[in-house]
Amino acid sequence: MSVVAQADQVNTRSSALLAARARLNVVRMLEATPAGHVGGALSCIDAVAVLYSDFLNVAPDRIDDPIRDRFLLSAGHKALAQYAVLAEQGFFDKAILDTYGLANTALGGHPDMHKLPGIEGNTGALGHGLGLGVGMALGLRETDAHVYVVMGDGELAEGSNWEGAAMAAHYGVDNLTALVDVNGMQISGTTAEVMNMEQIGAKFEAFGWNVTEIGGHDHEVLHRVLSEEPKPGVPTAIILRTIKGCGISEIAGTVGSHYWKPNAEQLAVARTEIEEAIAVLESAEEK
Ligand SMILES: Cc1ncc(C[n+]2csc(CCOP(=O)(O)OP(=O)(O)O)c2C)c(N)n1
Ligand SMILES: [Mg+2]
Repeated sequence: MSVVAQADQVNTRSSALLAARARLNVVRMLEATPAGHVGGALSCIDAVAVLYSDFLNVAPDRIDDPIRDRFLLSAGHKALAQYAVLAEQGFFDKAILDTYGLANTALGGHPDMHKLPGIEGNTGALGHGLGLGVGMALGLRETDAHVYVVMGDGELAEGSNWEGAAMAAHYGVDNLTALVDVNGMQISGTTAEVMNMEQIGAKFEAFGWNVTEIGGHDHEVLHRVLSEEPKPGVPTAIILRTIKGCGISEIAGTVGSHYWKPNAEQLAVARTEIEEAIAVLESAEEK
């Protein structure tokens, strides 16, 4: 396992701006229905933004291309992150964000591939995305397509993950990358209290994966690690050390961010905070 401490000089402004705008989309969805799995969405949203911005070989006009890369949100309750990024990348009309949580919406609490373009699997029952991803990667192994699976650290308590981990290594599936969002918390407490799965990197390594551990909000490091060629015949795991609720000060680092029900004032404060972050990034982008 390698721990990346320092990033190369890469231009990561665009993905940082995408992530910031996606965070604002999360607030916009909460303005439609002020309740959702916000904390876990905001801990993985930087990685999701980097993937869609610079790595996933998929686009709104090619969502059915058989050789597209696949993105699976195994921890499906983090759906706000994927909705927010897909909207920003043009997979669906942003006006749909305003239907979040309403009757018959395409944006429910968990992603639905039959309702929303760009969703590759119906997830939300934890522990299934990795097995699904292994199967997809096996099917695509003679092509250039790569499969990315975003998982949660609490999710790792499901035994099915480890069947997937074993199978990926056994079959030498190297077109598969699992990104584990390790925010140290799950639904009802810290992962240390509820079900301690540490050392997570060492566990994947013991299953035969190539593991790198990084800060999950650092766009430069995310770019660098995702740019690395996979080891031939070995699946890749990227352990993301993250902060639950990152980007909204009031809830950052709290267990309560898991399912946040903000009032109008809290939402307004969050909107202002994120708009300020976007303004800073936009002015840096202009220079
Ligand atoms: C099979 C299954 N069991 C329980 C749940 C309920 N549940 C929803 S989110 C969650 C916690 C997941 O924790 P983690 O993977 O760390 O994600 P985070 O909360 O950090 O986003 C649980 C237990 C579920 N969705 N699926
Ligand atoms: Mg977690």
